[in-house]
Amino acid sequence: MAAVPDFQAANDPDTLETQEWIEALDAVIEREGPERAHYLLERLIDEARRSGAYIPYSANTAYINTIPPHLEERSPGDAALEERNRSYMRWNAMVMVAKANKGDGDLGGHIASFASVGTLFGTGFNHFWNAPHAGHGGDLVYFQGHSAPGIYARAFQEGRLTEEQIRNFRREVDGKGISSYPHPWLMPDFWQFPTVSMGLGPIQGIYMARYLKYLHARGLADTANRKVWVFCGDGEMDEPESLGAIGLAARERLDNLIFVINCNLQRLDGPVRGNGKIIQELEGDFRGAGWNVIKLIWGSYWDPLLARDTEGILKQVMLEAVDGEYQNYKANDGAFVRKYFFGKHPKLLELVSRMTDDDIWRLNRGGHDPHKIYAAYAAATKHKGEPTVILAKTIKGYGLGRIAEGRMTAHQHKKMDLESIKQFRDRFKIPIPDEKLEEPPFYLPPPDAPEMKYLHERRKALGGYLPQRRRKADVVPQVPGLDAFDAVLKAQDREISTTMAFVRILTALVRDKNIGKHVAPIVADEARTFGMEGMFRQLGIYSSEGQKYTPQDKDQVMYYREDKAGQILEEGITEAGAFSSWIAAATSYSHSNLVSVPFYIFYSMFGLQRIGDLAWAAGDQRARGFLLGATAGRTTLNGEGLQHEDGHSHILSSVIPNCVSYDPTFAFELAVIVHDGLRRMVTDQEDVFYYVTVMNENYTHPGLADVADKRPEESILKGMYLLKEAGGKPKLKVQLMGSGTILREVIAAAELLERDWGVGADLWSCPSFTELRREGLDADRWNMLHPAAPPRKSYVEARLEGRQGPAIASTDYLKAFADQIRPFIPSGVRYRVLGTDGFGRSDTREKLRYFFEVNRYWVTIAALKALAEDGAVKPALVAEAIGKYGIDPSKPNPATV
Ligand SMILES: Cc1ncc(C[n+]2csc(CCOP(=O)(O)OP(=O)(O)O)c2C)c(N)n1
Ligand SMILES: [Mg+2]
Repeated sequence: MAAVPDFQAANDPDTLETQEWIEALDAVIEREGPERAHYLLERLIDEARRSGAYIPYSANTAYINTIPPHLEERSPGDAALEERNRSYMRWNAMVMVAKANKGDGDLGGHIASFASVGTLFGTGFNHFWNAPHAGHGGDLVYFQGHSAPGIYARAFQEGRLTEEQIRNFRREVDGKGISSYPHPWLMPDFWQFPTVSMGLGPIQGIYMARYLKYLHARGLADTANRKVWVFCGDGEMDEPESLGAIGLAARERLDNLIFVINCNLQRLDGPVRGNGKIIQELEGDFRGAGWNVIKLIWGSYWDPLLARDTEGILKQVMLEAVDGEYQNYKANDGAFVRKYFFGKHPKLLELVSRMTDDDIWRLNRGGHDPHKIYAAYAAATKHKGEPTVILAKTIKGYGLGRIAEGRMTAHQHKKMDLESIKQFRDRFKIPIPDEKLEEPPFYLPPPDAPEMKYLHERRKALGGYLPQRRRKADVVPQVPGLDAFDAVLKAQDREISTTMAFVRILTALVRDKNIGKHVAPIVADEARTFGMEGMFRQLGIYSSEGQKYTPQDKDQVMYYREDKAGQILEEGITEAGAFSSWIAAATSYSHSNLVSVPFYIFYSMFGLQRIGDLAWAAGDQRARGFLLGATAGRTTLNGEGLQHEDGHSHILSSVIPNCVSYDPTFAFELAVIVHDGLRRMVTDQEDVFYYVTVMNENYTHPGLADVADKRPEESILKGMYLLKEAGGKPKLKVQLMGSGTILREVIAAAELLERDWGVGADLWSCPSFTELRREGLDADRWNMLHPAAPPRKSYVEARLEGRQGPAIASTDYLKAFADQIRPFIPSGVRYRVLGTDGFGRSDTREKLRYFFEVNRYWVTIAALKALAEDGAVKPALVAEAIGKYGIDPSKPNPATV
């Protein structure tokens, strides 16, 4: 019988009544079990709520393990062998980091984090994580990024990495070593998920689990037995992205998702919640969101003490001690724990009176107890209808002794002195003699040792080794010919926007019998903005629940249709979520051996700027798919103002090495670009992704056949094609360039130049200044390294060479965008760029283009000025033009106002 703890009595007006209720509850727990007790409590609360009573909800449970000892599923494994192997991996991981920081290396690395998470990993590897094999697509594990040395140590012991490789941890340039962190770009057969930028693993893991369900629901892949495991640090949970999508995981009932939070109570600088309890806080967050929460706080050595804690004093003290204290206990010793933890109550001192200080020190934490971990994992994998989070309490720097264990400085610890190495060796019983410890070697048991046999047997039983990454899908869908987009390749006499052209292209693709079902259209609550609402009805919006209501617009042709097998991923207002969804789709060739072709369309301003780090991670993990930055351009989305008008997304996309970006003006350019993207990403399985801007300005479009360029398709893809040549034989000429909607101003400028000033203009459409620059840089680099060979010409140089007059480029982006190709303009050719530097603002397109100095008049003036600088016309002519077009020379600089 439990007594009511004293602290509650103070607020209790009727302790006798309380006592009766508690006794009744005790009796139920004793006779019928905790599930029944839980049911009764839920019913009581439900009854009270139905009667209208205000019952504030507490999302917290006691500070003890969620799974009581009698309900723990026992591990079938050989605990002793597992422990030996774990110890070897701890040792090798430590040696790896220590070596990277010796001699000329000051390469960094982390020892303390794997030390805390090692047992949690080990249990997964030994018993739970399937590699892809017949009948199983493989589990997907997001490893805590900076615990990579521990994963390498396992792969080394498994014979998957050589000693030379791990000796060269963090030395990648010569191709001998291995990555600092999980980077699929650098280790494409090994790592699947880049996780080391804190917070990106959790949100990507959630959307990955959802995407697996989507593939299953749509009949594209059998993912029913696959799980997504996400390991993250407790400090990492402060990232908004870490918790930002947990509601979706619960709502979508992602029971294929398991979070394991390594609660070592510390982050880099100090405690995560020194004055509080991170485990309780996270329990509240996740329970509140609707997750199955498994707290894994105490190891088995605590069980007998907890069993004897009939008055609840131990549990109360456990709950009241803050994390700062728990950290401190583990940075000290058994005597300290006796004095400052058990010493909080005389009855607790009594409880441990027969235990030595060493016994007290041995009282372990849940995250270091393989039996308890096994039980938690077993429960998590069997849980249905909800995602599970395991809150595992661990020790940062576990086993590293006085120098790091539980120390504030544990995270930064990378060098080991001789004494610490000795202690570590003794603590984990590594068979290396004293004389070798000066330069500690890696350790491997002999190949026929029972530990080694066990290691391989366990992985064999689970279908192979992990992590492993698939580089290419076995089969790829057939990409239709360019003629599939005929409707947009020919001239458009009706005024349409490139966004509308995109929707037509997408519609043609989803209807295609081969590639259609592979297409995954993704939106973040902007489908109507982009004119895609027609697809709601046609393709259906994916919903794991189908549609439980009659949509308000059911009588409309294009009604809002949700469907269990829907194709559209309508993510709501979460760019990070939608982008994570896109990553899951864009990597499905790898994680599910199934090609998906995702098209995520968004306001270009809320794209790369908002989720730049995820886009970088997409590059790292070799995502393949299309990103459509819609309503693009600083002056094209008129009326929306400073926070909407994007003049720099093309600068942002240009920094991601495998992101190919285009700013097309005409529908046929877009069709050629998308088609070639499909060829590269689907047919050729090249690891690139596309960022393409589309606009909402309506205008007529010429057809592919109407342009002056001799090889227009090839030229479009390279980034620059000849749209039109100046007519007649003008004495003065200029080369006018542009992209996006501003190209149309450039075309108008060509007319002004001819009409008003007798200057002829060749017109160049430049759908990718970024690709032009990349090609130019490559040629330039080659030339520098081959000084004696005939120089390679950059594409820009080759196209402009021999043409007459200066070159002027104008775009709806920063001047830096068009300026990218300056080094490749042929020598002697003057190059002027116009662009939209500065903060946007709302007004009409016409006004904005004047304000930002990119319209037809400014292009004309810039051309005349360039001619004047070349000495071809007098400066007075430029002044005359400024006057003629009503331009105010004292107008403030838009870059600064
Ligand atoms: C976005 C981001 N910010 C900062 C860092 C630098 N960093 C690496 S590990 C770390 C502390 C991590 O603490 P925690 O998540 O608790 O993991 P632990 O090492 O304690 O297991 C920090 C700040 C990072 N990797 N990513
Ligand atoms: Mg931590």
